[in-house]
Amino acid sequence: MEYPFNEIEPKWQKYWQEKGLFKTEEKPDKKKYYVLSMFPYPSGALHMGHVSNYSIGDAITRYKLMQGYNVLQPMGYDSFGLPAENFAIQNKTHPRKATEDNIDTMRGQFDRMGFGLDWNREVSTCRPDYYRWNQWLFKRLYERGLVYRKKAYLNWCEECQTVLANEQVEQGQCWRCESPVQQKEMEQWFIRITEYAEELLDFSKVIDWPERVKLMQTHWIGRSEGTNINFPVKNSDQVISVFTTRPDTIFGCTYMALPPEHPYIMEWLNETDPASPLHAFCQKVINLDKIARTSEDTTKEGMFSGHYCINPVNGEKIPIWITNYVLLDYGTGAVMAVPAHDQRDFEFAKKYNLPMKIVIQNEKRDLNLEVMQEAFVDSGFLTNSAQFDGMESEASKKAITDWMIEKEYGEYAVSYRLRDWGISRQRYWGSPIPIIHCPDCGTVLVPDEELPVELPMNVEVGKTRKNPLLSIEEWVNTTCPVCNGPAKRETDTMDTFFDSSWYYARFADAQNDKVPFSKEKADYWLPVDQYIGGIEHACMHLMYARFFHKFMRDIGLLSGDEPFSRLLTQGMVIKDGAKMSKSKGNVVDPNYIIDRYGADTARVFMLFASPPDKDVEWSDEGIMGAFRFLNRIWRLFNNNKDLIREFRNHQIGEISEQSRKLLYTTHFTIKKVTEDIEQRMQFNTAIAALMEHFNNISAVKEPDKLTDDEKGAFVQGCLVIPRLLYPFAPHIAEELWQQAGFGEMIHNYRFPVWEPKYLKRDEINYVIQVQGKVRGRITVPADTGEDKIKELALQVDNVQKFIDNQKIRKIVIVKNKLISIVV
Ligand code: ANZ
Ligand code: ZN
Repeated sequence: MEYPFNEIEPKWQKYWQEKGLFKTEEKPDKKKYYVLSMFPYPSGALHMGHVSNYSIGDAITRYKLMQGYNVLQPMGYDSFGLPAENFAIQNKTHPRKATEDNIDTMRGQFDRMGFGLDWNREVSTCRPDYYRWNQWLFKRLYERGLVYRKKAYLNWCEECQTVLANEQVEQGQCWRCESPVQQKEMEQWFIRITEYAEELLDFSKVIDWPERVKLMQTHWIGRSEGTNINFPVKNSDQVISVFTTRPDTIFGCTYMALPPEHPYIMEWLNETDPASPLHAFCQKVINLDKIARTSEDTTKEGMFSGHYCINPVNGEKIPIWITNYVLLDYGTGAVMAVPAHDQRDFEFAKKYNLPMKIVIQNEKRDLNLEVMQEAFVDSGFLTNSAQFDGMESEASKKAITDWMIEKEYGEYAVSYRLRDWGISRQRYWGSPIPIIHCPDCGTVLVPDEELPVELPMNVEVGKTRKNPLLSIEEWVNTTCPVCNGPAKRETDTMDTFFDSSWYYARFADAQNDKVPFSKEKADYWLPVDQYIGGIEHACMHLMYARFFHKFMRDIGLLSGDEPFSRLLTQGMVIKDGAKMSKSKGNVVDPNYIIDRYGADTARVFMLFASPPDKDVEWSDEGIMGAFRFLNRIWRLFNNNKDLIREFRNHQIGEISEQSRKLLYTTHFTIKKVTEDIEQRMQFNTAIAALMEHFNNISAVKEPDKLTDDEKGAFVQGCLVIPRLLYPFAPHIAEELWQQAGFGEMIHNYRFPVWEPKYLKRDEINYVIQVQGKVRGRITVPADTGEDKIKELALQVDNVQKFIDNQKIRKIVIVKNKLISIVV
């Protein structure tokens, strides 16, 4: 007989809901624990990835609940953006309708899984009561100078008809649709995240984040210390500033390398014939994507600009070249080229026959331009460098920079690879930007009292490939809040990463309609104690959220420096060697599994299949295994129903050999499960320990025939199972607990605590080796002294035989395990 999961699961879900078990409020006297799993895009129904992710979050939630914390686990929907818009286009519906329908479906599935969510705090980013605060925060950023608009070359996806952030370009392709990304010049809104670059490098205030994620962010921010050096342009008052990490090579600079986008190049181009090859070359380079331009194996190309500049340290006249390998938006957007010591410059100089000069000599001092096959990029000793000759190159960096500062040729500088965050998207389904363009007053912010700027609903998406907002005249045309004259609304919408950058804080006070959230509530709940989500968010979402948190701190909205204390990056669900996804055609529908085996089985399978940060390999066998395990527990309880009820509160008096074994497995398992969850979040090994314990308990034959004290120990061993199982399979745990006759919900009895006294083993088994080979075994009382152990070991017949009257050189005892005899 199968256990009736389809009766007990809805029963407990309803009960938890009626009791408001997961409805939270601030309780200043109680310790809080905030568990958050990244909220989903409502792009359809839940998939197995969600089930896996949210099963982890719920296991932590229930575990902390049993420990008496005031636990918050909220849920919401990242409901603006391309997935919903594309879904609506395909299904010829409105994104709002599609989104709300999908949300209803998903909410129902969350409940069927039995996740302990506080639905009073549900947020959906596409609703005006949420994005109103996006707009409000945008205005605060603007007022602080952290928002600006500029014309820039941006990653453009023709397929999605929108701009992409650098983080959204993967190997030259759109992260969503995988079509090639182009460069397009557009006016864009930027957020000055670089203002916080330095603080974002500091991870000292997070408690537990994967090293990998910290490294990825550090690398993405890419801090570089160096020197800015000023090169005057010949016959002009222009000055080109370069950023270099190798000021020690300044005497070896033989040309200047600029990108075509550099403002001086733009200026000089205007003075030349538009039909000249220079124009064509610049256009060609501008259209290349940035990844290709910085890639080492792209062929270096360039043209002489016709202009020269002066190396400030020696007055040498050097040609200015336009190149494809320098980027406008790193450092100062200009490079002093030192071909002898930089490989890119070396290849370029070889190709165009530009001069080279060795200024760093190697240890043997035998570098020779005639025979050099590649740049010498290591450190060494300065040469051809005036008063710095002979100096060690590392040490000379400071000496040269200090000298240049004195001469006013340059200064110390830090560059970051991190770029400001372009948030403009030319799509309909996003948060409107609260800006009005007035012909007289320029850029004007929409007043706070007029927020939200609501997204118009009378739109047919998919009718044009262009941003549909452009064609809604009654929305675009408005009046200027300053002069009351006719003006136009901004039609770009916000990148959805803006929405998700602060949602974790909105959950602290999700229904507030005066401010994004009250400081008091935010300070009670934040930081998120455990955040769970995919590694793919390492550099985008997780960086933006850290930035927002620091910004919100700085404007006094909340306290604390980091949004997420602990981070768990969960693995993917894999089937037949590939990520489970619609496009691969290998999805298993969670509904099917819940219908057939129940939510507890799905949860136990997911958590048991692998550690939470590793991929889960889908297996029908595994699902069956989890199902069988729950069924066996069910039968154990049913077969011993009366016994359990009768002895559930029995105080064990005398401890027999049988009881001792039962108490040992019970307390050993409590300890193991607790430590696996607490120290390593290894739910898989915790469940494995529980299975082993189950086997030990069910190995007891005819429990009815035991003594009363033994029955007590047996029943304790049974009852610990639902309590330890509750974080993973809460429905069956509640049911068994109730059937055992306890009056209240299981979590009120708290997570069990082990007693060390039951973990002492009375007897210890030793293996005996002679000359490294196993020759015998003995069992001794646990309190036996070493001398006695040695004596007993030597008495074993087979051991005697192998010692064979030879002289014993030493006996080593490995405690509780091994006796090793050397002759
Ligand atoms: C002169 C030089 C000589 C350089 C030499 C290197 C070796 P990181 O460590 O990544 O910060 N650079 C500066 N701005 C650039 C830009 N916008 N586009 C492409 N390259 C740029 O690298 C700093 C080095 O990258 C700088 O130091 C500069 O080349 C180059 F023997 O300056 B170096
Ligand atoms: Zn105006």
